[in-house]
Amino acid sequence: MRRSPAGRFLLAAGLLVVLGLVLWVVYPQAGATSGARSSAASSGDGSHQTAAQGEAASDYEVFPAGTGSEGQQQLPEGQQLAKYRVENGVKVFELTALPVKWSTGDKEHEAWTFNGTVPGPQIRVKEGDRVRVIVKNKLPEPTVVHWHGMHVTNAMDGVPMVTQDPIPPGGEFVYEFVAKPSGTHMYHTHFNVLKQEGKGLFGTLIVEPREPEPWSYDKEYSLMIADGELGYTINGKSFPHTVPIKLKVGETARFRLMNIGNQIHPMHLHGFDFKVIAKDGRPLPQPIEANTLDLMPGDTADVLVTFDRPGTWVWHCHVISHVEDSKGNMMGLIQVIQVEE
Ligand SMILES: [Cu+2]
Repeated sequence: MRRSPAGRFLLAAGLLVVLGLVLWVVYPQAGATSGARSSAASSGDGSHQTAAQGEAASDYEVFPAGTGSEGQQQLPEGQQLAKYRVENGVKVFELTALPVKWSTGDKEHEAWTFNGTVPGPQIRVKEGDRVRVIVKNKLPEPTVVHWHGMHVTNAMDGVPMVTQDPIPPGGEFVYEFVAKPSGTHMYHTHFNVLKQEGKGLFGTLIVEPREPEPWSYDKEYSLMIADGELGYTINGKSFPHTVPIKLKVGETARFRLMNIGNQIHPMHLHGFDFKVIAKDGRPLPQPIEANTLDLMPGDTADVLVTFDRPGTWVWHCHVISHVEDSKGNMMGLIQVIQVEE
């Protein structure tokens, strides 16, 4: 049966109206926003998940405090010793760069740590030891490790784009060196340093000398001073939450002071003079007596103090804004030493 031209036009127009209504009902959001369109287009073929992962570069796991460092021997000031195993005469350590929830005592932060603590566990070896450190990166961005004060071969020095490619998220790098020279050293990130160090990515590295030292002392402590995103901290804590050091009258203590921060910290001890016996791990030919020690960023110093009187003594940074908040409350870089009879 043949239709007239007018009938064919009406039929076509009617079909278009029906088709338009069907589209309107099925795809009410079509064309509303580009985001909705890409979501609708990718649902059902699995590509949506991929797109979500791509967009979620900042979405990474933050581990609970203490993760990775449980069970180690505790140092007196609350730090921990790094565990190692011996393989063919090599001391093998593992450090994992790890985001954790960390409390400086007054505030909870997201810290970036080695093995879950600020500072990372103390690497303690003997001069001449062959040391291997397997570094794994669980941060959301690349990192590297520099062995501050150590006489390593150039390829092990941990400088991104200069001595090695940065360790990508999920990657690892194996450092190996002979432990020398002896003394108080540090390890720390050398990538995006202001941010990564500011968030806690550092630790202490002590190389015990092969020959006995001319000093004698009863106790030994490491005090790692930092500033940055975590605030002003000694061993990862801010006063009044810095861990008190307890000594008996007559005892002599050796303190290994380290400034891993970005600012100068003149550390002043109340009530006593100390003997500076080493700078950057190296023994001084003649000890210096003082009660205030300017620690520049990157400095380490070893000092001896004999406590001949009881009391609750403070050792603090003398830049007042590092020890007092805007309301006049004491905070930050204050270490308490309790000396009892
Ligand atoms: Cu200071």
